[in-house]
Amino acid sequence: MAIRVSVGQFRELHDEDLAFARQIGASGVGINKPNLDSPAWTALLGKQFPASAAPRAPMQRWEAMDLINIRTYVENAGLTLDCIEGVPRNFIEKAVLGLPGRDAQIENFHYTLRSMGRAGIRILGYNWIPDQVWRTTRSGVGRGGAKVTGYDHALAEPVRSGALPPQSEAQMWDNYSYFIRAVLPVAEEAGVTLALHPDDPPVPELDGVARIMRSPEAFARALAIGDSPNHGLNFCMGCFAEMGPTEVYEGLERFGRAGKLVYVHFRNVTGPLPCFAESFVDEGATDVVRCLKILRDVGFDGFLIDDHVPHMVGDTVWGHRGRAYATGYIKGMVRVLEALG
Ligand SMILES: [Mn+2]
Repeated sequence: MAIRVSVGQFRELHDEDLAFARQIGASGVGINKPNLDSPAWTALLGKQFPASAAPRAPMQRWEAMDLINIRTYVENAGLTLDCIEGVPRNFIEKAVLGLPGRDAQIENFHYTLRSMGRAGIRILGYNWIPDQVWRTTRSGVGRGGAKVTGYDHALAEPVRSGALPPQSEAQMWDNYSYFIRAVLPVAEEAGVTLALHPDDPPVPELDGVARIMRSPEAFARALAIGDSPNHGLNFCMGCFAEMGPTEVYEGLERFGRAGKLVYVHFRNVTGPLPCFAESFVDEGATDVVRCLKILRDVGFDGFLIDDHVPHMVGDTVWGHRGRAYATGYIKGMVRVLEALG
């Protein structure tokens, strides 16, 4: 078995984050939608700006030199930079919603892909979520009083904020096809693989906007439209378990056999829609050992990452305790499965 275990969701990176990742035995890290304009990244990347400079416009794309610096920083700590999980929303929001200005965003996305290739960062996660992950509570009560997020479709379904232009399912598919067909040739040329994450929650519509990446069939369609060796899935076990009782196993099997699992968000939830909450990896609706066996049997050779986890007593915002528990548990399962053959 060549399954690696990463830890991540880092919005910023500090020395202690990398030390912690090493301490819990991760082989690599993932970074999540980093805003390289933020003070922490500006300091890390050693950027200097003239004192008299006018306010800078928000960054629209990434530079190779910044990404090289980030990669080197991670590797100097004895870790690999396994992926960047998504670009900031302002890089692609017009493309997702099919708004004027999407072609400029696609041009910038090409530039970002080329920068990643030059920096040797080979995996870029992405999703087709029109705005953000939706939850109806961020203070749900999990095992032993752990703090978990939860979603109840009866509460979210009536929301009409008017924040987004309404989009039908057909429009969202059109927007998607336009984008993915434009970016994949550049991804291939740059040697970067795009990994698609589901809508979370995987419901047909929220706030007047269709959510299209919500079923195994949708992923098959997305991979057919974007047919490329440099395109696959960031298979989120939590989201697939939200779709239905067997989707997570069938999805791992189907897309694993097709060689389309780039990496896996290895997490658990209490059950499928219309109502679910996050849970610890060793409880919840999904038999995670069964999942790992499927990954082994299909010859998956990517990495697992904990995604988000319940917050434990005394935990930090990032969730050091919850993540240490999840990562240790996942590593233990992988080790046992390897030993048992
Ligand atoms: Mn996920």
